[in-house]
Amino acid sequence: MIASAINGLTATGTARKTTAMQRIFSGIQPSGIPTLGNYLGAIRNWVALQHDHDCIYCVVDLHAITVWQDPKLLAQQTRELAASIIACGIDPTAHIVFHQSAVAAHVRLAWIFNCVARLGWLNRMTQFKDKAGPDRENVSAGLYVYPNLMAADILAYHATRVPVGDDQRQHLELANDIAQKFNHDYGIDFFPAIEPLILGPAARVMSLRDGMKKMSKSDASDQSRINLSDAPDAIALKIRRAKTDPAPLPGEPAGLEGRPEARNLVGIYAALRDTDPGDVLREHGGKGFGAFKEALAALLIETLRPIAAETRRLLNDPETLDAILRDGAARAAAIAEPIVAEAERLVGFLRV
Ligand code: AQP
Repeated sequence: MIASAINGLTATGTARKTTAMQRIFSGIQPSGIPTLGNYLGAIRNWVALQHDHDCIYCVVDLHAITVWQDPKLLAQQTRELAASIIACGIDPTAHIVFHQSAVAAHVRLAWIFNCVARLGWLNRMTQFKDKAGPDRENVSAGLYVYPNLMAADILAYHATRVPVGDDQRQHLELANDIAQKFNHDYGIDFFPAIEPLILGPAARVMSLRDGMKKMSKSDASDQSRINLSDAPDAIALKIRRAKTDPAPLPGEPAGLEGRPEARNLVGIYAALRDTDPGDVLREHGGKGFGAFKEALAALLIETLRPIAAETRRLLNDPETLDAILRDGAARAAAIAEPIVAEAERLVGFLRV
Protein backbone atom coordinates (compact mmCIF):
# COMPACT_ATOMS: atom_id res chain seq x y z
CA MET A 1 0.00 0.00 0.00
CA ILE A 2 2.74 2.42 0.98
CA ALA A 3 4.83 1.60 -2.08
CA SER A 4 2.02 2.67 -4.37
CA ALA A 5 1.40 5.83 -2.39
CA ILE A 6 3.27 8.22 -4.66
CA ASN A 7 2.34 6.62 -7.95
CA GLY A 8 1.15 9.25 -10.30
CA LEU A 9 2.61 12.11 -8.28
CA THR A 10 5.24 14.35 -9.75
CA ALA A 11 8.24 15.95 -8.14
CA THR A 12 8.06 19.71 -8.12
CA GLY A 13 11.85 20.08 -8.22
CA THR A 14 13.81 20.74 -11.39
CA ALA A 15 12.43 18.50 -14.11
CA ARG A 16 14.92 15.73 -14.68
CA LYS A 17 14.40 12.21 -15.86
CA THR A 18 14.90 9.62 -13.12
CA THR A 19 17.94 7.54 -13.87
CA ALA A 20 18.02 4.13 -12.29
CA MET A 21 19.66 4.03 -8.88
CA GLN A 22 20.42 7.70 -8.37
CA ARG A 23 21.52 8.26 -4.79
CA ILE A 24 18.98 9.66 -2.37
CA PHE A 25 19.76 11.20 1.01
CA SER A 26 17.23 12.42 3.52
CA GLY A 27 17.13 12.96 7.24
CA ILE A 28 14.81 13.35 10.18
CA GLN A 29 15.51 14.87 13.59
CA PRO A 30 15.10 12.80 16.77
CA SER A 31 13.53 15.80 18.45
CA GLY A 32 10.41 13.91 19.53
CA ILE A 33 8.05 11.27 18.22
CA PRO A 34 7.60 11.44 14.42
CA THR A 35 4.32 12.96 13.34
CA LEU A 36 1.83 12.52 10.57
CA GLY A 37 3.56 15.54 8.95
CA ASN A 38 6.89 13.71 8.90
CA TYR A 39 5.12 10.62 7.53
CA LEU A 40 3.14 12.24 4.71
CA GLY A 41 5.73 14.91 3.91
CA ALA A 42 8.78 12.66 3.99
CA ILE A 43 8.88 9.06 5.26
CA ARG A 44 6.09 7.68 3.08
CA ASN A 45 7.88 9.03 0.03
CA TRP A 46 11.18 7.55 1.24
CA VAL A 47 9.56 4.14 1.27
CA ALA A 48 8.32 4.45 -2.30
CA LEU A 49 11.64 5.79 -3.58
CA GLN A 50 13.68 2.87 -2.27
CA HIS A 51 12.45 0.67 -5.12
CA ASP A 52 14.45 2.46 -7.79
CA HIS A 53 17.03 4.47 -5.87
CA ASP A 54 20.03 3.85 -3.74
CA CYS A 55 18.84 5.37 -0.45
CA ILE A 56 20.57 6.74 2.63
CA TYR A 57 18.21 7.70 5.46
CA CYS A 58 19.67 9.40 8.49
CA VAL A 59 18.42 10.14 11.97
CA VAL A 60 19.97 13.59 12.29
CA ASP A 61 20.84 13.91 15.97
CA LEU A 62 23.42 16.64 15.27
CA HIS A 63 20.60 18.78 13.88
CA ALA A 64 18.35 17.93 16.83
CA ILE A 65 20.72 19.54 19.36
CA THR A 66 20.50 22.91 17.59
CA VAL A 67 17.66 23.31 20.08
CA TRP A 68 17.90 21.90 23.62
CA GLN A 69 17.43 18.15 23.89
CA ASP A 70 17.37 16.39 27.23
CA PRO A 71 20.50 14.16 27.22
CA LYS A 72 18.56 11.49 29.12
CA LEU A 73 16.09 11.27 26.24
CA LEU A 74 18.13 11.89 23.08
CA ALA A 75 19.54 8.38 22.64
CA GLN A 76 16.10 6.83 23.15
CA GLN A 77 14.49 9.31 20.75
CA THR A 78 17.15 8.39 18.19
CA ARG A 79 16.27 4.69 18.54
CA GLU A 80 12.55 5.49 18.37
CA LEU A 81 12.96 7.46 15.17
CA ALA A 82 15.04 4.72 13.56
CA ALA A 83 12.48 2.09 14.62
CA SER A 84 9.69 4.23 13.30
CA ILE A 85 11.10 4.73 9.82
CA ILE A 86 11.93 1.03 9.54
CA ALA A 87 8.37 0.26 10.70
CA CYS A 88 7.04 2.51 7.94
CA GLY A 89 8.71 0.19 5.43
CA ILE A 90 12.32 1.27 4.92
CA ASP A 91 14.53 -1.77 4.32
CA PRO A 92 17.77 -1.18 6.29
CA THR A 93 19.58 -4.06 4.61
CA ALA A 94 18.98 -3.02 1.00
CA HIS A 95 19.50 0.65 1.94
CA ILE A 96 21.26 2.55 4.72
CA VAL A 97 19.68 3.68 7.99
CA PHE A 98 22.03 5.26 10.53
CA HIS A 99 22.39 8.14 12.97
CA GLN A 100 24.34 11.21 11.97
CA SER A 101 26.68 11.59 14.97
CA ALA A 102 28.14 8.14 14.17
CA VAL A 103 29.73 9.38 10.92
CA ALA A 104 32.30 12.14 11.48
CA ALA A 105 32.43 13.06 7.77
CA HIS A 106 29.24 15.15 8.25
CA VAL A 107 30.84 17.63 10.66
CA ARG A 108 34.12 17.78 8.75
CA LEU A 109 32.35 18.83 5.56
CA ALA A 110 29.95 21.09 7.46
CA TRP A 111 32.88 23.13 8.76
CA ILE A 112 34.17 23.63 5.21
CA PHE A 113 30.67 24.69 4.17
CA ASN A 114 30.48 27.13 7.10
CA CYS A 115 33.40 28.81 5.39
CA VAL A 116 31.82 28.65 1.90
CA ALA A 117 28.28 29.84 2.70
CA ARG A 118 27.76 33.59 3.00
CA LEU A 119 26.06 35.23 5.98
CA GLY A 120 23.63 36.95 3.62
CA TRP A 121 22.44 33.56 2.37
CA LEU A 122 21.78 32.30 5.89
CA ASN A 123 20.01 35.52 6.83
CA ARG A 124 17.32 34.71 4.27
CA MET A 125 16.38 31.31 5.75
CA THR A 126 12.75 31.49 6.81
CA GLN A 127 12.92 28.34 8.96
CA PHE A 128 15.57 30.00 11.13
CA LYS A 129 13.35 33.05 11.54
CA ASP A 130 10.36 30.83 12.43
CA LYS A 131 12.29 28.68 14.89
CA ALA A 132 14.27 31.53 16.45
CA GLY A 133 11.19 33.68 16.96
CA PRO A 134 11.54 37.15 18.51
CA ASP A 135 14.37 36.13 20.87
CA ARG A 136 16.86 35.64 18.03
CA GLU A 137 19.94 36.72 20.01
CA ASN A 138 19.41 33.84 22.39
CA VAL A 139 19.24 30.85 20.03
CA SER A 140 22.22 28.60 19.35
CA ALA A 141 24.73 29.38 16.62
CA GLY A 142 24.05 25.79 15.50
CA LEU A 143 20.47 26.68 14.60
CA TYR A 144 21.79 29.47 12.39
CA VAL A 145 24.27 27.27 10.48
CA TYR A 146 21.90 24.28 10.38
CA PRO A 147 21.46 24.60 6.57
CA ASN A 148 25.23 24.28 6.08
CA LEU A 149 25.23 20.98 7.98
CA MET A 150 22.24 19.87 5.94
CA ALA A 151 24.17 20.62 2.73
CA ALA A 152 27.08 18.59 4.10
CA ASP A 153 24.78 15.67 4.97
CA ILE A 154 23.69 15.40 1.37
CA LEU A 155 26.89 16.30 -0.47
CA ALA A 156 29.13 14.04 1.64
CA TYR A 157 27.44 11.23 -0.29
CA HIS A 158 27.27 13.04 -3.64
CA ALA A 159 23.54 12.41 -3.35
CA THR A 160 21.54 14.02 -6.14
CA ARG A 161 17.94 13.64 -5.02
CA VAL A 162 16.49 14.68 -1.70
CA PRO A 163 12.89 13.87 -0.76
CA VAL A 164 11.67 16.44 1.77
CA GLY A 165 8.55 18.28 2.81
CA ASP A 166 7.82 21.65 1.24
CA ASP A 167 9.26 23.44 4.31
CA GLN A 168 12.78 22.32 3.34
CA ARG A 169 12.79 23.67 -0.22
CA GLN A 170 14.74 26.81 0.68
CA HIS A 171 17.44 24.82 2.49
CA LEU A 172 17.99 22.71 -0.61
CA GLU A 173 18.35 25.81 -2.77
CA LEU A 174 21.01 26.98 -0.34
CA ALA A 175 22.75 23.58 -0.54
CA ASN A 176 22.96 24.01 -4.30
CA ASP A 177 24.39 27.51 -3.87
CA ILE A 178 27.03 26.11 -1.51
CA ALA A 179 27.93 23.29 -3.92
CA GLN A 180 28.26 25.72 -6.80
CA LYS A 181 30.37 28.16 -4.84
CA PHE A 182 32.67 25.38 -3.65
CA ASN A 183 33.07 24.15 -7.24
CA HIS A 184 33.71 27.70 -8.43
CA ASP A 185 36.14 28.63 -5.63
CA TYR A 186 38.21 25.48 -6.03
CA GLY A 187 37.93 25.37 -9.82
CA ILE A 188 36.53 21.87 -10.11
CA ASP A 189 33.14 20.33 -10.78
CA PHE A 190 33.23 18.26 -7.59
CA PHE A 191 29.81 18.48 -5.93
CA PRO A 192 26.75 17.57 -8.03
CA ALA A 193 23.50 19.54 -8.29
CA ILE A 194 20.79 18.44 -5.87
CA GLU A 195 17.21 17.94 -6.97
CA PRO A 196 14.53 18.42 -4.30
CA LEU A 197 11.76 15.85 -4.46
CA ILE A 198 8.70 17.48 -2.95
CA LEU A 199 6.05 14.88 -3.41
CA GLY A 200 2.36 14.47 -2.90
CA PRO A 201 -0.76 16.45 -2.04
CA ALA A 202 0.21 16.73 1.64
CA ALA A 203 3.71 18.12 1.18
CA ARG A 204 2.93 20.38 4.15
CA VAL A 205 0.69 19.05 6.91
CA MET A 206 -0.53 21.76 9.26
CA SER A 207 -1.20 21.80 13.01
CA LEU A 208 -4.60 20.47 14.11
CA ARG A 209 -4.95 23.56 16.33
CA ASP A 210 -3.86 26.22 13.82
CA GLY A 211 -4.13 25.73 10.06
CA MET A 212 -1.44 28.37 9.43
CA LYS A 213 1.22 26.57 11.45
CA LYS A 214 3.17 23.47 10.39
CA MET A 215 2.49 20.24 12.30
CA SER A 216 5.66 19.70 14.34
CA LYS A 217 6.91 17.00 16.66
CA SER A 218 8.27 19.65 19.03
CA ASP A 219 5.08 21.76 19.22
CA ALA A 220 4.24 22.37 22.87
CA SER A 221 0.71 21.05 22.35
CA ASP A 222 0.33 17.29 21.82
CA GLN A 223 -3.19 18.06 20.54
CA SER A 224 -1.66 19.88 17.55
CA ARG A 225 -0.32 16.71 15.98
CA ILE A 226 -0.88 13.03 15.31
CA ASN A 227 2.13 11.05 16.54
CA LEU A 228 2.92 7.87 14.63
CA SER A 229 2.79 6.06 17.98
CA ASP A 230 -0.64 7.39 19.00
CA ALA A 231 -3.20 4.80 20.10
CA PRO A 232 -6.47 4.63 18.10
CA ASP A 233 -8.42 6.37 20.89
CA ALA A 234 -5.97 9.26 20.99
CA ILE A 235 -6.14 9.65 17.21
CA ALA A 236 -9.93 9.70 17.23
CA LEU A 237 -10.00 12.27 20.03
CA LYS A 238 -7.42 14.57 18.42
CA ILE A 239 -9.29 14.54 15.11
CA ARG A 240 -12.63 15.13 16.84
CA ARG A 241 -11.09 18.13 18.63
CA ALA A 242 -9.24 19.43 15.56
CA LYS A 243 -10.03 23.06 14.87
CA THR A 244 -12.50 23.65 12.03
CA ASP A 245 -14.99 26.34 11.05
CA PRO A 246 -18.80 26.24 11.21
CA ALA A 247 -19.50 25.95 7.44
CA PRO A 248 -19.99 22.51 5.84
CA LEU A 249 -17.34 21.10 3.51
CA PRO A 250 -17.40 22.73 0.06
CA GLY A 251 -18.08 20.74 -3.10
CA GLU A 252 -14.77 21.67 -4.74
CA PRO A 253 -11.22 22.76 -3.77
CA ALA A 254 -11.83 26.46 -4.59
CA GLY A 255 -14.24 26.51 -1.64
CA LEU A 256 -11.32 25.76 0.72
CA GLU A 257 -9.84 29.20 0.03
CA GLY A 258 -9.45 31.11 3.32
CA ARG A 259 -10.30 27.98 5.34
CA PRO A 260 -6.85 26.66 6.35
CA GLU A 261 -8.09 24.10 8.89
CA ALA A 262 -10.61 22.60 6.48
CA ARG A 263 -7.98 22.56 3.73
CA ASN A 264 -5.57 20.75 6.04
CA LEU A 265 -8.01 17.98 7.02
CA VAL A 266 -9.08 17.48 3.41
CA GLY A 267 -5.39 17.41 2.35
CA ILE A 268 -4.59 14.75 4.96
CA TYR A 269 -7.56 12.63 3.88
CA ALA A 270 -6.53 12.96 0.22
CA ALA A 271 -2.93 11.99 0.96
CA LEU A 272 -3.96 8.93 2.97
CA ARG A 273 -6.30 7.85 0.21
CA ASP A 274 -3.65 8.57 -2.43
CA THR A 275 -6.01 10.89 -4.26
CA ASP A 276 -6.55 14.65 -4.58
CA PRO A 277 -8.72 17.11 -2.63
CA GLY A 278 -11.20 17.39 -5.54
CA ASP A 279 -11.95 13.70 -5.24
CA VAL A 280 -12.40 13.92 -1.47
CA LEU A 281 -14.80 16.85 -1.82
CA ARG A 282 -16.83 15.06 -4.47
CA GLU A 283 -17.41 12.38 -1.84
CA HIS A 284 -17.76 14.54 1.28
CA GLY A 285 -18.74 18.02 0.00
CA GLY A 286 -21.88 19.45 1.62
CA LYS A 287 -21.46 17.31 4.78
CA GLY A 288 -20.66 18.77 8.19
CA PHE A 289 -17.30 18.13 9.83
CA GLY A 290 -18.69 15.55 12.28
CA ALA A 291 -19.10 12.79 9.69
CA PHE A 292 -15.96 13.78 7.79
CA LYS A 293 -13.83 13.73 10.92
CA GLU A 294 -15.10 10.27 11.76
CA ALA A 295 -14.11 9.00 8.30
CA LEU A 296 -10.71 10.71 8.60
CA ALA A 297 -10.04 9.23 12.04
CA ALA A 298 -10.91 5.75 10.78
CA LEU A 299 -8.53 6.13 7.84
CA LEU A 300 -5.73 7.38 10.09
CA ILE A 301 -6.20 4.55 12.58
CA GLU A 302 -6.15 1.96 9.80
CA THR A 303 -2.93 3.47 8.33
CA LEU A 304 -1.03 4.04 11.55
CA ARG A 305 -1.98 0.97 13.60
CA PRO A 306 0.49 -1.42 11.86
CA ILE A 307 3.27 1.19 11.98
CA ALA A 308 2.87 1.71 15.73
CA ALA A 309 2.79 -2.06 16.35
CA GLU A 310 5.95 -2.70 14.32
CA THR A 311 7.74 0.23 16.00
CA ARG A 312 6.95 -1.28 19.41
CA ARG A 313 8.23 -4.67 18.27
CA LEU A 314 11.53 -3.18 17.07
CA LEU A 315 11.98 -1.16 20.27
CA ASN A 316 11.52 -4.27 22.34
CA ASP A 317 14.72 -5.62 20.81
CA PRO A 318 17.22 -2.72 21.20
CA GLU A 319 20.26 -4.92 20.50
CA THR A 320 19.03 -5.76 17.01
CA LEU A 321 18.08 -2.15 16.40
CA ASP A 322 21.51 -0.91 17.53
CA ALA A 323 23.18 -3.49 15.28
CA ILE A 324 21.18 -2.15 12.32
CA LEU A 325 22.32 1.40 13.12
CA ARG A 326 25.96 0.32 13.60
CA ASP A 327 25.98 -1.49 10.29
CA GLY A 328 24.29 1.48 8.58
CA ALA A 329 26.89 3.88 9.99
CA ALA A 330 29.77 1.70 8.77
CA ARG A 331 28.31 1.55 5.26
CA ALA A 332 27.55 5.29 5.28
CA ALA A 333 31.10 6.12 6.40
CA ALA A 334 32.54 3.94 3.63
CA ILE A 335 30.78 6.17 1.07
CA ALA A 336 31.29 9.56 2.73
CA GLU A 337 34.87 9.20 3.94
CA PRO A 338 36.62 9.27 0.51
CA ILE A 339 34.35 12.08 -0.76
CA VAL A 340 35.03 14.29 2.27
CA ALA A 341 38.75 13.41 2.24
CA GLU A 342 38.86 14.60 -1.38
CA ALA A 343 37.04 17.84 -0.46
CA GLU A 344 39.64 18.40 2.28
CA ARG A 345 42.44 17.77 -0.22
CA LEU A 346 40.88 20.30 -2.63
CA VAL A 347 40.73 22.86 0.19
CA GLY A 348 44.45 22.28 0.71
CA PHE A 349 44.61 20.70 4.17
CA LEU A 350 47.97 19.13 4.99
CA ARG A 351 47.94 15.34 4.93
CA VAL A 352 50.91 13.75 6.69
N1 AQP B 1 4.19 19.30 8.88
C1 AQP B 1 4.93 18.75 7.93
N2 AQP B 1 4.40 18.52 6.72
C2 AQP B 1 5.13 17.94 5.74
N3 AQP B 1 6.40 17.53 5.91
C3 AQP B 1 6.96 17.74 7.11
N4 AQP B 1 8.18 17.45 7.60
C4 AQP B 1 8.24 17.86 8.87
N5 AQP B 1 7.08 18.38 9.26
C5 AQP B 1 6.26 18.34 8.17
C6 AQP B 1 9.23 16.79 6.84
O1 AQP B 1 9.74 15.75 7.63
C7 AQP B 1 11.13 15.59 7.34
C8 AQP B 1 11.91 15.48 8.60
O2 AQP B 1 11.80 16.69 9.31
P1 AQP B 1 12.75 16.98 10.53
O3 AQP B 1 12.41 16.13 11.66
O4 AQP B 1 14.16 16.83 10.11
O5 AQP B 1 12.60 18.50 10.82
P2 AQP B 1 11.38 19.42 10.80
O6 AQP B 1 10.98 19.74 9.40
O7 AQP B 1 11.75 20.58 11.66
O8 AQP B 1 10.24 18.54 11.47
P3 AQP B 1 9.42 18.82 12.77
O9 AQP B 1 8.53 17.67 12.98
O10 AQP B 1 8.83 20.18 12.69
O11 AQP B 1 10.56 18.78 13.86
P4 AQP B 1 10.87 19.84 14.96
O12 AQP B 1 9.61 20.02 15.72
O13 AQP B 1 11.96 19.24 15.79
O14 AQP B 1 11.34 21.09 14.27
C9 AQP B 1 11.54 16.77 6.45
O15 AQP B 1 11.66 16.32 5.12
C10 AQP B 1 10.40 17.72 6.59
O16 AQP B 1 10.21 18.48 5.42
